[in-house]
Amino acid sequence: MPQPNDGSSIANQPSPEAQKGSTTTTGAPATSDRNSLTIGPDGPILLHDTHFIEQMAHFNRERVPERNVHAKGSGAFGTFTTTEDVSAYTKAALFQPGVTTDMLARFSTVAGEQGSPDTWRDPRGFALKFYTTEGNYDLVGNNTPVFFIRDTMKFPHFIRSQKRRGGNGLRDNHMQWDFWSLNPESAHQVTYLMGDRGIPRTYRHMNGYGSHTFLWVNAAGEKHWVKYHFHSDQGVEGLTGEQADRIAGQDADFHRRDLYEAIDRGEFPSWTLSVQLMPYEDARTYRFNPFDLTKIWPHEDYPLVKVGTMELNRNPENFFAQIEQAAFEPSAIVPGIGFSPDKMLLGRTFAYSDTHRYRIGTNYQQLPVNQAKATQHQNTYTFDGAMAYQHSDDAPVYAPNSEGRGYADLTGEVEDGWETDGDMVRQAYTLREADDDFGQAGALVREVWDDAQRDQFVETVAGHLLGGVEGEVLERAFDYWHRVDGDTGKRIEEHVRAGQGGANPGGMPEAAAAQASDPVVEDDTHAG
Ligand code: HDE
Repeated sequence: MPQPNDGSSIANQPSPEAQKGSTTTTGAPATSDRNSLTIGPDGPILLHDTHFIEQMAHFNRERVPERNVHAKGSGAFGTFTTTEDVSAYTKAALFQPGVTTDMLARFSTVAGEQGSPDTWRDPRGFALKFYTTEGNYDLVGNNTPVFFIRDTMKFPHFIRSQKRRGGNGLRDNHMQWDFWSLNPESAHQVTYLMGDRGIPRTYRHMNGYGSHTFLWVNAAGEKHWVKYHFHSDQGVEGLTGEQADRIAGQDADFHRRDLYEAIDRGEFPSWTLSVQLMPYEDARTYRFNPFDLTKIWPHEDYPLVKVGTMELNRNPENFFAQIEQAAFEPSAIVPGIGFSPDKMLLGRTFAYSDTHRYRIGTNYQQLPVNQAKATQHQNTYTFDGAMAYQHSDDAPVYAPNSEGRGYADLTGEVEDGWETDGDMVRQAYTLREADDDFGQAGALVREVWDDAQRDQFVETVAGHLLGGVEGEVLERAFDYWHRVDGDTGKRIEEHVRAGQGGANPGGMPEAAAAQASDPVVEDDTHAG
């Protein structure tokens, strides 16, 4: 038998049994995954080598557009169990006492592309999909309880300022600080970001928040405003900029690897869900706008009420099919849960399903990972469209109809609404007595952090500002920090002016920049 001329000896040929393992996408046995069809071993490839054509054509189409934010992420499946009785506040099936619901979580960075390091300083996405008996409920939050802006209209500009310059395609601290200092409502979130929760040690050691204010409705139709807090049962631990940059140089997938391997070892990470509940009427008179996403509700005003436990205990079988194509959307809510007047939340109810239709396809919810797999009753009048797989046989495709196919016909007041009136305007929120941009950021610095955290914060901010921020933008940034807290603002300014002109070309991460100017001293602070 002639030696195959692809460099492998007969002895290396897979067994006849193994050779059956390869088929074409139409299910026929494939001829060869190693040699294209040619005239003689040295001749031209033939166009009717359909297996070759299929392999090449599909290879060119293996990627879907990455998420334009939160592109780098990791996920796992698990369960949520409601351990307490909160039925007085919500009738949502998944939050009834004793109910266990399958779920999917995806954690992510925000600004980095798909191949970027897990350990860059950035908020972390904390996206949850609960497969409830009443339909999927998606809670698409972050690891911070607040956000940078108050109006969705600013979001594209904000994200572009955190990504890459139009000219050189480089990330640029100057651009970031230009946006932040021109949008002072960002101060609370930026303070959080530059603090010791800015880089979680692992995805398992960070909290998650719904961030927005939502609405809970109980069986009697009574309403409460609600904020979600998922506290890590592993504790909260962070990395310093130096540790993070060192890890980034060694393993860009550090957090992904940690989550996957922990679950593989049977070390299932868990989080305790608690909520803050504001009586519906309180929102009218509360001292600041309770729907303002840049603010937290002080716990002394609305203490935490425990709800249950989320545990991640199953890794994806296939990353692309189940994590890359997972579609989280704030618009996926269930009875007993509603939105709130938070402009950011309302804007997101459009944006996510729109991005999924573009990124994955019209029928993205028919993919197994996105299907409402726990509902007993599905009767949607959306059908056809590219890659349609689910259908409703020959049932009427319109409603109402005389063939008994059910349809929705709610009329009158909706149970998850709120009163509102006024002229159509384009305007920022009305300011209440305690509404401001810097108060809660200053409280975080002065009342929550200790001296060591403040010292590290000053180092981090100064390092970031030394990364190419200059001129009027730098002066505005000093003013920004002085308005957050006079003492730390002063220390940041002194630190930067002393280091002005340091070796930190624009956009380098703060610690890498510091290292660029002096040799790395080997130490064992690697957080591995
Ligand atoms: Fe997102 N966000 N976002 N975001 N976001 C997306 O949807 C958007 C905001 C968050 O693991 C995108 O599927 C707008 C706040 C997470 O798949 C996009 C606004 C919070 C994820 C989008 C915001 C988030 C996303 C990009 C301004 C925390 C990853 C890809 C109102 C409360 C979900 C995608 C996953 C992803 C839009 C702001 C969290 C573009 C318009 C605030 C965790 O649709």
